[in-house]
Formats: sequence, structure tokens, C-alpha cells
Amino acid sequence: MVKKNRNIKLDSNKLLTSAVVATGFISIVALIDTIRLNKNKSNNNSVIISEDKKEPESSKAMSFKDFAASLEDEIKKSSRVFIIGHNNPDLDSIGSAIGIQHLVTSYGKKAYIVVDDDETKIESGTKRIIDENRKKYKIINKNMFKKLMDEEDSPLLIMTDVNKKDMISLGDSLDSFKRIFIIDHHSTNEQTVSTRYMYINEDESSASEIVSKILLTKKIKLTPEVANALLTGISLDTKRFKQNTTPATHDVAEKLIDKGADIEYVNNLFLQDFETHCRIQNLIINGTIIKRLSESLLSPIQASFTFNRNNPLEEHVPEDYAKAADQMLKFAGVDASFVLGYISPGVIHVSARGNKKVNVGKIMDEIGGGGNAQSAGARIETDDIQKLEDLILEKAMMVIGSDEKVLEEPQVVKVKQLKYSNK
Ligand SMILES: [Mn+2]
Repeated sequence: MVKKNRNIKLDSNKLLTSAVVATGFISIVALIDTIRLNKNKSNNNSVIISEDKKEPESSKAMSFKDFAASLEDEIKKSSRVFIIGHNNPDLDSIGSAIGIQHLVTSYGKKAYIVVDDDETKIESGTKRIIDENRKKYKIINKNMFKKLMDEEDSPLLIMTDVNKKDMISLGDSLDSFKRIFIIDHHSTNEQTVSTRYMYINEDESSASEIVSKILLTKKIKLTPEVANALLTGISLDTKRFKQNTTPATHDVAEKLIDKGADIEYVNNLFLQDFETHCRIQNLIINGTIIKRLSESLLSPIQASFTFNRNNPLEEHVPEDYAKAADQMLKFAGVDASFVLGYISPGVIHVSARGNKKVNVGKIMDEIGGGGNAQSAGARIETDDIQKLEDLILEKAMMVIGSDEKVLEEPQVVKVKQLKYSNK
């Protein structure tokens, strides 16, 4: 899911600075879209078990069945189980956590889901699930978690939709767990929590699909609510069954519907609220320019560059930029979209999307971000958004120019301002 982006200081004198600050930000682009940045396919399709604490990747495989069996054994040995998804939870993170909560409680054990994020910043569908189910699924914050941990001798931790230390908010408490299970579909790196019990399979659509399979294999009776939560997670990470799906994904979805998942409920969670829609449209309309990056007459390459030019310092949540970039790519003639904006004073978030003609991952790499060919992002420290846009344009032309002749001066098309009158 996530590549840790290097956090670059944009020096006004030296734009191409390579001052890579080691303490990076995490690309929220990836979190929001749950796009697997720099996806390195694992070389096996099943469980990764690591005995070597330093190199979780160098691992050997174990069958899904054995993993599920170990999970069951360890849950049964525990009195309390804590479940945690990634920071800035999305529907897959919370959906899979709810599925695991259901698994644990069906063995007669207590399970708590830890969510310690600023609730005002949680994406609306996820927030709705949390609000509606806080009591039912024992969703607790970090303070409550610490209290419960103090009473516990040998707690069990289950991480879902995440495998990295820097993406969960347990801090030092992580060291208190002697037993940690990881259920995930994202690549691993040096931040990956070391444990014997990892099921990390990048070929799975979502953590919710994996959890559904565990529940179905164990023949755990599902409630319609749990089936809903799981189907929602799968829907998010497959972009509503448009990507990352296998026949097994559809099979699981069918079974969840059979257990009472309601498609209408799931669809409703994906509806955008009006306010968010207006913020995104405002961002697009107030500052998109479309620039031609290559001269080719038959198939010119064009990119849209968006930031709020009327109010460049305006701050948004990162998902606004990601959604705006998604939208801009849908217009005819746009082969790549770059949306820039502040997320806090002096910190700009960039969301980049490309079609098959433009590898935006390479372009974001050039400015210190990361991502895959079609979806990428960056976090840059700068107070000069215009300069950053110029830099992205320059890098975009450079990346494209590697096999195309580029225009000396990009063609600039300003999106017309809509004017309303009271007449
Ligand atoms: Mn996921």
C-alpha cells in the first residue's frame, strides 16, 4: 500500500536539491486510494513466516490453512485481543478489523479495535462505520487501549491491512506484545513488524478478502453487518470490482452477499458528501491548466496541473487532492494529472495520475516522491507552490522526452472561469 516518501525540502535557490530528509512522510495518496505503491510482488502466494527479526522478507511459506489454524489457537489461548489497522483508516482497514473482531468474539474472547486518529480527518464512509459501531465492535482509542493493556498479562495483537510499524499508532506498546499476527496485502520493508505469524499476500485484493476467507474457512456464522463491513473493504480496494480482482474475490463477494451483505448499504458508503464535492470542484475550477508536453500531432501528450490559483495557500485534506487528480484524468485529451496543495503550512501534497502514455511514478520519483506508473504522490516542504509546479512540469517533460520530442514552450490552456450573474 505504501511507499515511504522521502520528504524533500524545496530550496528556492536550488530546485533540484537532493536534500532528502530521512524522516519521511507516508504517502497518504496510497492510503486513500489503497494503491500499492512500488508493488513488489512477493514470490509466493501464501503465508510468510519470518524467524529472522531483521529480514522479514526472507521468509518461508506456510499454507493459508496453517496460518488460520495458528490464528485460531492463539486467539483461544488469549483473554483479550487487540486489533489495529493502519493510521488514517479506510474502509478496508476498518472492514477487515471488524471481521477479525467477529472471529475473536465468536471464540468467546474479548476483542478491541484500536483507532487513534483525529476523527475529523477520517474519510466519511469509514467514519460512518466507526460511529455506528463503536460500542458493538469495541472500537477504542489509544488511552483506553493503554488502560486495558495494563490489566493484561499476555495480550494478542492482530494487525490488519498494515504490516509496518510507522503506520500504526501503538508506539512503544508494540514491544509489549509477545504474539503478533499480521494479515495484509501490501509489500514489506524494513519497517515491517517482525513476528512469526504473517500472512502477507500481495495477490489478494484486500485485507477484507483475506479475513473473509478466514471466517468462511472456519465456518464462522456471519451477521449481515459483518458481511457488509467486509464487502465494503473489498469494494474499496478493488475500486468497486474494477481492479485487483481474482475469481476468488468474486466468489468471496458472492458468499458475503449470501450471508446478508446489502449492496445498497455498501454503495451508500461510497457516496460523496456535497461539501467534499464542492471543495474538489472548487480546486479544479480555480486553477487547472492543461499543458501539452509533446509535439506529436497524431497523439500529443497533455497533462493537467491543478492547484487553487486564486488562493494558493488554501489547505485541504490529502484525499481531496487524490480525488481531484482522479477526476482530472477522466477528461478527453488529458494523459496525466498533477494536483498540488498545502496540507499544513509549508507542506505540499502532490497527487499524480497517469494513463498508459505517462509514467507518473517516474515523475514523482524525480521530485522525491514515489508510486506506480499510474498513481503516485509526494510530500514536499516548500512555501512556493508555483515553483513546485514548474519543477513537476520540467520533470514530466524530461520523463516523456526520453522517447518523444518535446515542445520548447508547453502549450497552456487555462480552464475558463465560470461566471454567474444574478440576472
Ligand atoms: Mn487494503
